[in-house]
Amino acid sequence: MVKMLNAAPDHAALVAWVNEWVAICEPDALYWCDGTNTEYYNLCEEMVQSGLATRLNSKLRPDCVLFRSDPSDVARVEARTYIASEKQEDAGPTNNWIDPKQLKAEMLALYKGCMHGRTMYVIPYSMGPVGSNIAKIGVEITDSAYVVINMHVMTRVGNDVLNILGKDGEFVRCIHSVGKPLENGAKDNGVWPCAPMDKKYISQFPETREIWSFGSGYGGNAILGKKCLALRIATVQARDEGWMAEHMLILKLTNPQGKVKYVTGAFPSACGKTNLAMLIPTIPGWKVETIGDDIAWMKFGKDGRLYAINPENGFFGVAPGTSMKSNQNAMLSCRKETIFTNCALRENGDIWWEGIDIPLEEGEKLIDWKGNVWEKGKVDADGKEVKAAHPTARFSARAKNCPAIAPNWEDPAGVPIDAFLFGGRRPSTLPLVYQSLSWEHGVMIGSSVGSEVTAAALDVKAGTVRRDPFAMLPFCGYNMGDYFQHWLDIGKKEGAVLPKIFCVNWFRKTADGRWLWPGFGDNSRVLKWIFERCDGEGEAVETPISYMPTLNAIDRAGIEDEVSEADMKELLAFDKEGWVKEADMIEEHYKKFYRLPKELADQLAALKARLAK
Ligand code: GTP
Ligand code: SPV
Ligand code: MN
Repeated sequence: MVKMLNAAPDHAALVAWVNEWVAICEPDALYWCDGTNTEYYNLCEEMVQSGLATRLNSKLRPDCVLFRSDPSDVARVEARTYIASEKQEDAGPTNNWIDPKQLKAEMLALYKGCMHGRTMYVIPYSMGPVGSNIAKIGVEITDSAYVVINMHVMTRVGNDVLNILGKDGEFVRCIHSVGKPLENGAKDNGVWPCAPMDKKYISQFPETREIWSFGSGYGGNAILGKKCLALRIATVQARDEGWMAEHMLILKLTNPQGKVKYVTGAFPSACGKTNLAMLIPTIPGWKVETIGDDIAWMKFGKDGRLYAINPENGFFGVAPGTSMKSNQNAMLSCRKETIFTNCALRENGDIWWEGIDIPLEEGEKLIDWKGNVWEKGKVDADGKEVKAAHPTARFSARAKNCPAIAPNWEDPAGVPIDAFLFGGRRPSTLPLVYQSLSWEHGVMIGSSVGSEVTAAALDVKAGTVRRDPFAMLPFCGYNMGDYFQHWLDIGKKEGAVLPKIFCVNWFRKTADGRWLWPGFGDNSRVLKWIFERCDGEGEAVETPISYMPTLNAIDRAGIEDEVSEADMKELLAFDKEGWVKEADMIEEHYKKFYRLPKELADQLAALKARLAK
């Protein structure tokens, strides 16, 4: 018999669903999460006591804990992520698909008895301000206390959500297990629990709006409100209900006269969303405030504009490279009440990572993310540099602790969006910024977002471009061709006052590998031009690819030495030869989509025709 640690809520369907999973997973105990600080601190303390977590120095990092995950469990696993729609063609060419009946049978066999020796936690949560008409409610069942505390930071957990649910409210059913039962009183002994790769599954069932996750305890694999619900399931709901769920940051941009615009940006994972959302402008009088750093949900308002909310409550940010210089607001957001994963630990009880820009003591020894002693310059048996922090080490920080958080970031009505940005890492061809000629042209730009990868990062040829349409390749819960169509349909909505669409590229390099653009705070110079363009100002020329800024349209005051006029010319050049190749690559990319909307084929043909003139 399962030990009931507290009382169940008064919601028959919810209780029945939880009881079904109790019978399958056979946990020792059942606990309903209330989202209180007490619950958070008790769970942290339990994990510190069991050796799974390390409490950081309370003066340097108050109320912070550090986790080291298993080396096999350090990132999202796209190869084990499934969209199990009833028909394979509805998952489309970019998603892994298994027949839902077969997948459920396979997974049920794994779930059977998987929580032996563990507590089952039930987490009622809201994505978005509790009660907002754009928000959605989910309930996650998990056997990981690490997941519970992360859900506390990343979503809104607890009794307020149960109050909104009432006795029969709708919720998205999310089940998660680390997949490591503890038999006969066994303990984790401080070792991160997870299952081997071939037993990991991150499954979405779009028709029934269910999420089944097994075998991983890490990030988007396990914190199910984020990519699984707020993107994969939400894209399906958004398609059916006429709204948008996007992998986008949201920022509030105020000019020196106090005029405000809201901008969202879709860049692939690790391509600069968190950095842009929190940037500190280097041009006088301009202000950037954060609404969200990863996900945007948008609905049309009565005025025909798209209103966006950030469905999240915190930031699951990439740690390496984050410093007071590169992203001061992120550094301050994770000064307290933060969960660190796979960062290095200093002797003084503080965290450390590559690029944090905090010097270590002479000869200082750290504990690296694998729990080994580490010293600057450490190499492995092959002479390769050993990193102290894992390259995708992350911090889970509360949005309310971000100094740049906009006062209205939780407005349940959302904020009206003026501009959409698309971008990725493109060392050549794509200029620093350009504006689409039309909505449909903008959809083509979004559909062909790409980012250059190195051989080290992925098993592809160095210098090739990985296409990541709308930065949604691993996050779209249905056929990508239909998703493109949804974007086109949004543009056809009667009375719609649509955002302007721009493409940005902070990652241009010279032939010898030097960054052409300083990026980070200086990206405010590009935001300024975008702001002006939204008001029908800002100088531009029409070229075969788009509207492009004239040489002096981007404010360079104060960085004339760093970015010479010649650099600026290169950054803003229309590279005809490069674009002819780019158009051919887009054509290749489009061949994958067996439901490619005709408008996009037409857009590509029009681009090619303009380039041929
Ligand atoms: P996810 O959380 O994975 O979705 O990533 P993200 O899109 O939020 O990316 P993030 O802001 O964490 O940045 C990832 C990496 O890009 C970091 O190493 C940054 O230092 C780097 N980066 C961000 N902005 C810039 C920029 O303007 N210029 C350059 N050169 N690098 C940047
Ligand atoms: C991403 O990969 O885009 C992330 C990290 O934001 S995770 O939540 O793990 O997906
Ligand atoms: Mn992301």
